[in-house]
Amino acid sequence: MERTYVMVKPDGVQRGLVGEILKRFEQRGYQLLALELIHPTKERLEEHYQDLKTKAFFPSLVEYMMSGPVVGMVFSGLDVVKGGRKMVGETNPLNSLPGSIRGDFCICVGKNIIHASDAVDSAEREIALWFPNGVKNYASPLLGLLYE
Ligand code: YYY
Ligand code: MG
Repeated sequence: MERTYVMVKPDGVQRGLVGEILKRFEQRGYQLLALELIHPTKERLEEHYQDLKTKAFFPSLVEYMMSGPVVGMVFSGLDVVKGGRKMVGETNPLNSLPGSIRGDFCICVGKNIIHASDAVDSAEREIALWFPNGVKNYASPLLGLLYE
């Protein structure tokens, strides 16, 4: 089953939105495989956002991401990468429809409360980066109710 990496950013954690975000992914039917609150290092964030290293906003992005703990999660499910991105909304909250997480809970691109992997290969890279001890799969009776 496809997997994705979701991270509640420091502002999302401090605003008490972890439960709301987890609830949305759970109720959609995606399966929670891992969850951890961590204080990310600069090195790990630079690795996570390696594709954005040359962008002007990169230093402020890393600074923001180090402003408090983050909550990382791994979800699995059919097309969970694309489905998760749809639930999250667009990078700029202004372009995120109401009903999406960013469209419902934030205003500013530099404080957009949540990360979700944008492709299957980046998801696997991010899962390996944030959960270096590995993530176990487990059987759930719900799967029979969610999939044909
Ligand atoms: O995947 P997503 O988070 O939607 O956007 P990315 O293009 O990967 O950028 C990562 C992160 O960088 C974004 O969530 C906010 C920040 N950022 C920014 O502060 N200003 C921009 N113009 C673009 C992105
Ligand atoms: Mg991204």
